Amino acid sequence: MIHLPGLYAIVDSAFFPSTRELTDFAHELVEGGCTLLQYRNKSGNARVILEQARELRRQSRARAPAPHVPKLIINDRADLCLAAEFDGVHIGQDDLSPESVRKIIGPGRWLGVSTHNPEQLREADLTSADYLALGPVFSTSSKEKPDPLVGLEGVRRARQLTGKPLVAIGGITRANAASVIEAGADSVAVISDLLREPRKSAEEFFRLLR
Ligand code: TZP
Ligand code: MG
Repeated sequence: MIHLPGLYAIVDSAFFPSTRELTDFAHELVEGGCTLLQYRNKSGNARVILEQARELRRQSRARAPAPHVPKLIINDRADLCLAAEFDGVHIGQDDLSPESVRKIIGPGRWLGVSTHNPEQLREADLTSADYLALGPVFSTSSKEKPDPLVGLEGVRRARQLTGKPLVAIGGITRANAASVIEAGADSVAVISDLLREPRKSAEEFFRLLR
């Protein structure tokens, strides 16, 4: 079984006007202690996404000392995971099935699956996914057309339904992260509450989650 860090930082291209700003942000997260980053791009075409993902991969290797090179997960795209030499893929309910993605990425890379209710969680639990995500826990403005909120009660319920590592997502901040972990999540995935001061914010998350 894989081990997830308490903070799973998401680097969403929507918040960065240039690749340089995106990779600088990722570097600050790594300096703040992040070992696992997801690259999320919901607007670019495949060519643009691959270019940015490759640059993120290149910079993360060049700028972090070897033991601190972060694991990079790409959202949605198994093909681009291979092409950009990422460490895993995160898929949702409308992407390729977990088993189709597993065929593409092989046994060694990480596969995460997003779920939004107990039925989806139970189903994903039966797949070869390495970890499951559940959300949105709280209200979020970072996702278009979010599913209904699951709340802390949803996290507690999910904890009882799976033995796989569980990532909670949606509206999670330094103010509520401890309650989410207490409810049974192994890790919190965060976009907004890292944006303003990535290094300081990541450090504070890790302090809180220790
Ligand atoms: N999936 C469910 S909520 C969400 C995603 C991608 C967005 C999380 O962003 P934030 O800003 O941490 O609420
Ligand atoms: Mg997806």
